[in-house]
Amino acid sequence: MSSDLFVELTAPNGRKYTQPIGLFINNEFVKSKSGKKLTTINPTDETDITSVYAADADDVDIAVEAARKALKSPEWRDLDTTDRGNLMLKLATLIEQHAETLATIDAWDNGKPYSVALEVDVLLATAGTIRYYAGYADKLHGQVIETNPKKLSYTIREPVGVCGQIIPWNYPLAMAAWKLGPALACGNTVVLKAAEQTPLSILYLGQLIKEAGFPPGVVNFLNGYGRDCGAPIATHPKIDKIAFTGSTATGREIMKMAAINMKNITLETGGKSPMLIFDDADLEQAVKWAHFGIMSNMGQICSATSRVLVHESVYEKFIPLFTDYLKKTSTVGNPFDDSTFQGPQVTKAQYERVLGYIESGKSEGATLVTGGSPYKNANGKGFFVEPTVFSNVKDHMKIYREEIFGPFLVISSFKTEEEAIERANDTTYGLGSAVFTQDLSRAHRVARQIEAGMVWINSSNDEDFRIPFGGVKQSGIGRELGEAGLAAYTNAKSIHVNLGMKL
Ligand code: TXE
Repeated sequence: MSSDLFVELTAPNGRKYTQPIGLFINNEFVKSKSGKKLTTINPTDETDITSVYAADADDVDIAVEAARKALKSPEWRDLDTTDRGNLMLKLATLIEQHAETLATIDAWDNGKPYSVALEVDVLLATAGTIRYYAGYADKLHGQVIETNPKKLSYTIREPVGVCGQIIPWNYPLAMAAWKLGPALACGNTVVLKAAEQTPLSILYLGQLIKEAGFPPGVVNFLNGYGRDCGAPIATHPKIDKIAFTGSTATGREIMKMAAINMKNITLETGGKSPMLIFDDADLEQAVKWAHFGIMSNMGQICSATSRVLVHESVYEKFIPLFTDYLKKTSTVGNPFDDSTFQGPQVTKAQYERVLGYIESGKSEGATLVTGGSPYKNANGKGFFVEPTVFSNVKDHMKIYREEIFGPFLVISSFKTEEEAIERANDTTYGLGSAVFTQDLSRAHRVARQIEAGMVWINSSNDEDFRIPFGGVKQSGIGRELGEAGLAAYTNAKSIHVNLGMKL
């Protein structure tokens, strides 16, 4: 083990482990060609955790070459599909075995509460997703299509090829698993770029990929900045598909770059997801789900319940109920404390962005109900924001229209169902949405009319790896998770067999 490529670290919870810091290419950790590194920061106390090698276009070329070679290698291309699934099951088991270390890394590097990192990110969303898609590896099949007796026609489902995958920092491991799961089940190879803010758990996962027995080059992990490493992936002529999760602005740029060789493309971008609470709703439940939907993960969720529209007859009641629940539940603090619900925002940039929206809400005349300041802990360090609620928010205000990505709820009232639907849809986004009502007909009627990829009825954000996830409008293209998540990772090849037609 070269000491240049691994460092011994002790996390804030006392866990000691070996952290790879290279690029993971061909099942080995290597330095970047330029030797450049990027430093990752603990958002809880603003100290440097460590530095990892940062890739640029030269390293992308090497990783793509490795992935192309692996795509054609008999060890991967000709692998029996049940054995392919078994490799993925082995990976899921290894993730479970290393769950505490992986959760420690993400609580440290990202700032999310350790218990959430362990139960939600690592066990449910990462191991669970890989295990789910492992089951598909030997259940993918084409069709025989009847035309006439002199012709046999059938389709086979081929892997798309080398997949470039670019992920964000809010759920580092889960975002990787959502993309690796379907790609590997369908027999593709992958060059995945971690977010520059949170590279560490992805590199650790690289070790588990190798240990599970994936042939070299099937999965490659790069660290690096968007411009230096993400853009060369998006433009690379030997990458066949690009899957991206991140901001709408970057997603738009990626679309343009991917046009260079007409890559197959899936995007999961921003949101401003509404929750409509009708007069007959179970208000206590609506409060709890709205809180779960917006305050979990420090509000850094693309489908966060970021706009709550409440019927005017229960509006005045909802606000104190929500605020009281928030004060009891949203304990801000160190991610490694068991009592912490909310850790720091991931970076100074995100922290300042949220504070900027707080100022905007105040200056545009919304009513600050609670929060509205940086959260100060004992040592005065860390990117903590008070959980914040604004009411009396008008539709033209920035805090109502733009994605904030923080523990920040905006509340507004409505009079009629028609108005609620119209205002819910008055956005360029269309990712999540929620409806709270006891009226079954209204619930389904409204669900059909909301322009969003996902509608939760009487809950919010309880996504599941078996159910498609994704958006409409400027929230993205295509779906991840569920059977639908496989669609973007195979191409149907049609085979026409002439059984006797003569010209
Ligand atoms: O996102 P970016 P940022 C939203 C959220 C957040 C805002 C900004 O509102 O406040 O975006 O976050 C890579 N070519 N979401 O700046 O830039 C980058 O290195 C290729 C929503 O972190 O989209 C990282 O790996 N790649 C969201 C990834 O794109 C590029 C999750 C995301 O970064 C690139 C995160 C380029 N030119 C933020 N520029 C969600 N949908 O869940 C950047 N990248």
